[in-house]
Amino acid sequence: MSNPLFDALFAPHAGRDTAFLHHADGQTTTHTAFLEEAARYANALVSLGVAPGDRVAVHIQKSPQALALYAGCVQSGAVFLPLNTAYTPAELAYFVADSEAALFVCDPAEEADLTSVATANTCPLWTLAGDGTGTLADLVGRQDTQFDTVVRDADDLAALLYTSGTTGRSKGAMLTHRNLLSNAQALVRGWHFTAEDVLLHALPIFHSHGLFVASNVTLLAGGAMIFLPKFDLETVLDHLPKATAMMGVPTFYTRLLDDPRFDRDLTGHMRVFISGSAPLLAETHERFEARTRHRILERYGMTETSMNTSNPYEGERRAGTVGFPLPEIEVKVCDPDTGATLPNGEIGVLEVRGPNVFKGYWRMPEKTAQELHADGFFVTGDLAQIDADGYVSIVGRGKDLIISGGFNIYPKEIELFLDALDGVQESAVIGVPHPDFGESVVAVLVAQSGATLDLPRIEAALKRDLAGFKRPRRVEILSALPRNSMGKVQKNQLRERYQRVFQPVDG
Ligand code: MLC
Ligand code: AMP
Repeated sequence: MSNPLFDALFAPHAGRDTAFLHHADGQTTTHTAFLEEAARYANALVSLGVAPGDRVAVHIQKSPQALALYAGCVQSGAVFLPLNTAYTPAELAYFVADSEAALFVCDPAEEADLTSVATANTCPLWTLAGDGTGTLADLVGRQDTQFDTVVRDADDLAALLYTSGTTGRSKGAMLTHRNLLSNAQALVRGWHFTAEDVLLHALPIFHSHGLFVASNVTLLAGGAMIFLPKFDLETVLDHLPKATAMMGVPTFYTRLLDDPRFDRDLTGHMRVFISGSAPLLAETHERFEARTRHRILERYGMTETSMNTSNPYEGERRAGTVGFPLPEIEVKVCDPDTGATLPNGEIGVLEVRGPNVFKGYWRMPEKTAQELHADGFFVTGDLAQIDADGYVSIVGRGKDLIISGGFNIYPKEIELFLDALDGVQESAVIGVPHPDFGESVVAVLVAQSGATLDLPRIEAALKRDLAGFKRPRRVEILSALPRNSMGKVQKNQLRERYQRVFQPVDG
């Protein structure tokens, strides 16, 4: 009788009066207080009729209460479904409907805009703000601090995380207790996390990185987090002296390096800096080491798999590589056409197998069968190479994907949106280098014959319906898209043409 994730991550901290969360304002939440809050959330969920296996969709600001809601879902057997705070009502409608959520929690400021989404799906809407207030918070405040943890099997779902798809329709990745726990265990061991660690946490908690890597690892190790609402350079610089470890996307590290205060004195006491979610340029790696004497530890993962590979904690952290497979995880590089395993040194599609690999896409058996093979290998869609020493490098993407500041953007989704607008004949959306976000989005439009494109109207439509991070930062108009003899749009040519649009002008 157990609940694998709750028993390992949360239950051991009951009664510990040690600090778990340090807040930006200097306040602290102890482990005991956090567990009591989690139990209150679990009681509140049950009182609202949320049953084990039900999906709880949350679209709320990062806060200690948001993390307690996650813990309460795990404890009560519900499936936590976090959603990017940037999503618009039009985007959210799809997730609530597709997941058949039993409860929808949003920020009070959005309640009016989201009521119709909730009503259309006969899903109760409750609110929780970043400052811990809201209708759900009021209900939680009246609950007991004890809760009988609901028994779950290792194969039961703990979370559903939506990831966009190359066809434009988002897929819900079903993550089980086993998936999340095995990964946290591998990372705690691999990265030497202990109860002495204080992790500087400036990531959002609606994605795998901030929730499952950063928070689960700290919880399993029994350490503490400096739990910041978002990445703000001044706040991060202020709190760094009290941290032992930091996790971030490459944009965090390039922003820190752009500030001269980020130097060896400020970072000398740190145990480790970890990077992932997007490629860390070898140049950033080298600048970081030259400035701080720390070598960033780069790892590689995905929503569907959590973390797959990592550079070693001890041993050479090789720039431009994502290191070795984590324990119990197998990786192979395969021919994209035949699926045959390729010898070391050759480039192909990376496939992954292990206890970390998700259970499949929510109610999409065909998509699941295409990407998750019967032998357990998941086709990542990333192009990789394994060198003679076993280091894995991600050398490109077999999937049409843009990663901007660590957020994934699928061009197809934006192209479908643009193509449906008045006067647009067709569109192509590409990612090009960006000094802050790594990559950013350019949309190329072709007008219908005789039509004149109204760019301000197009931009207003994008702003209304698409999350801000997905919005093209540049819209170009061409008379035709470049195509090959088969009629396929030559995105490479477009990338080449626009590759410097976000680069600072020299001299
Ligand atoms: C914000 N904006 C972005 C953006 N983030 N635009 C492009 N790309 C991004 N990543 C836009 C907003 O829409 C807004 O635009 C403007 O920037 C200001 O918003 P902000 O919220 O103040 O931005 P900022 O604080 O600068 O955010 C940048 C960031 C943030 C890098 C700190 O994006 C971030 O925390 N990224 C982390 C992503 C992450 O956790 N990824 C993990 C995925 S899991 P406008 O036009 O409205 O002004 C995964 C698996 C794995 O991939 O391996 O880990
Ligand atoms: P997501 O779907 O948001 O989980 O994003 C996963 C994708 O991010 C992977 O398929 C990779 O393309 C990319 N990614 C994650 N970590 C790294 C890394 N260290 N280097 C290069 N790409 C990465």
